[in-house]
Amino acid sequence: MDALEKPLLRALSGEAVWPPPMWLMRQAGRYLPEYREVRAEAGGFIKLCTTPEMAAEVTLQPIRRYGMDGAILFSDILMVPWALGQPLRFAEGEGPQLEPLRDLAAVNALEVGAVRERCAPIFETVRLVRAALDAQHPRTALIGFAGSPFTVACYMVEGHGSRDFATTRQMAYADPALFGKLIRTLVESTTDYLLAQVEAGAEALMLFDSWAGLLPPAQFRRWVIEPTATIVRSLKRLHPSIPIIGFPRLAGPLIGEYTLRTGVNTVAMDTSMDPRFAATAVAPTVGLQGNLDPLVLIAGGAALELEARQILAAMRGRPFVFNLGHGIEKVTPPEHVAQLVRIVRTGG
Ligand code: 1CP
Repeated sequence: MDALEKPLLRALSGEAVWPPPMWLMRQAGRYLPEYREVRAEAGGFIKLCTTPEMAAEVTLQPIRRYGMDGAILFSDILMVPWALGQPLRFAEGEGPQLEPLRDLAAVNALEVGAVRERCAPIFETVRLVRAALDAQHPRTALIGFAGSPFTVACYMVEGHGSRDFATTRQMAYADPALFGKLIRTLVESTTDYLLAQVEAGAEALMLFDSWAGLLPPAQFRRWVIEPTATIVRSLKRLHPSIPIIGFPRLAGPLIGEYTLRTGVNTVAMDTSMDPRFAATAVAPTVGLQGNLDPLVLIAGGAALELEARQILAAMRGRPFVFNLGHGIEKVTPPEHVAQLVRIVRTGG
């Protein structure tokens, strides 16, 4: 199928496709028994991300099961720090653990030039998935992704997940030169990492800024909007038509300014965002994506139907991609995802 006929790419490029295309954040993962099988066979999570045949297989699992309109590359936002040489491990049940980065020597030690080579298996996964989609699922578009510099810096500085990433935010105030250097390193490596994904066959890109909403407005402009705008500008210079989705989670009323100033084509709404507010905050040609609560997908039944239909009603007539407001939870019953697909396919 011609790229311009894929429903997801049409919607991301500003067309009001109806029923809207859909995919789900973390659609590959531990709620699927077929994922758990491959995950066990791989041993470690990094091993899974860097073994192209396995990563391609888990990327395709939700496409086979549900016929989603988007396949998101199976990898993680922390593969960029890993490729920069920061020690990383995914301990079972603990989440990611990095060696905390706290000073200039540590920032200077990051190996920007090594990213392309170390991530070569990830780009090979992109090639394998794209070939499989072209052959077997020609309506499904391949989404590449990376974390945005601020969110990735949160994990690099803190060393692990956190509710408030206080160490990182303090560093940004106390030593903006140091934090700025880290952010610039991430802008450069993330741009390069995303360009390589496009060259390997990614048809759209998403930038995850999960912790953007922790920042007050001035800091949000400096560490979220500006670095994201720089990345988008560089990508568009080389690939003017690649659709880019931004996810400034919990940005609230700053969503309009974020969208306008970064130049993303589509903005992903988190669970707290009122879709009707978002529709007034961004231009009518900007796509919106989201934002079903992952918890109502666990509940299923009438509650799921009601919430999904409310989002569809609010988004009818504008460019829209149905998705969750955050990643799918691992206790989600797979049949509830099937129920959601049936609802969205009727267009509400
Ligand atoms: O053992 C396992 O199976 C590990 C669980 C897991 C999975 C399935 C992790 C560890 N990452 C992933 C895959 C992943 N992560 C994808 C794949 C594609 C898909 O969506 O199906 C994507 C897009 C991500 C993105 C990601 N990783 C984000 C941004 C989105 C979000 O959820 O806010 C973040 C913050 C991460 C970091 C990360 N990686 C893994 C975990 C458990 C976390 C969160 C850590 C924390 O804050 O505590």
